[in-house]
Amino acid sequence: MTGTTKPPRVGVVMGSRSDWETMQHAANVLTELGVPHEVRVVSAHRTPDLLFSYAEQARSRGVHVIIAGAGGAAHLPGMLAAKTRLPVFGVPVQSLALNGMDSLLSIAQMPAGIPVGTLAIGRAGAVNAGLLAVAVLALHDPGLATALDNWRTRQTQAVLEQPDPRQ
Ligand code: RP5
Repeated sequence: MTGTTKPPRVGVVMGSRSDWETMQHAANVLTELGVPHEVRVVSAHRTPDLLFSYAEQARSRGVHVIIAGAGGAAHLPGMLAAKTRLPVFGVPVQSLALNGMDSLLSIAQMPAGIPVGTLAIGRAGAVNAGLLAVAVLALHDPGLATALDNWRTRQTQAVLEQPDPRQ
């Protein structure tokens, strides 16, 4: 599935369909800012061969950034990072058993040499992973840089225009 018909520049992947509730927020940011992207379920544990082929082929297919969300024993972002030099941003999905602390630590505690940019647990992390992916692409895309600047300006304005939280 792609956000547009253009070749995807960002891959949004997750360990399970159950992660979509969280990861949709990353995809929504990319859609809002007009970034072509794809969305896939790729499980480190249930579909390890697919994980390897996805990571090995992503760069040659034109993907620039991978956003990977997983919960619990969240090995997906780290294993993707092990198999590609594309930047990988990891989103810890809030697990039922441990509230996402397991996901966060699984993703953040990478050994030196294989980096994963780890975001916050849950929706905030997914939104920010989308924004970080846009920021990376915007380094070489002036139109996208302007779109991101405008997005941030609108966010600031929205806060300033509604200073009273009761309204
Ligand atoms: C992880 O296990 C997934 O990323 C998901 O967050 C978690 C639970 O998966 P399901 O049992 O809901 O499919 O691999």
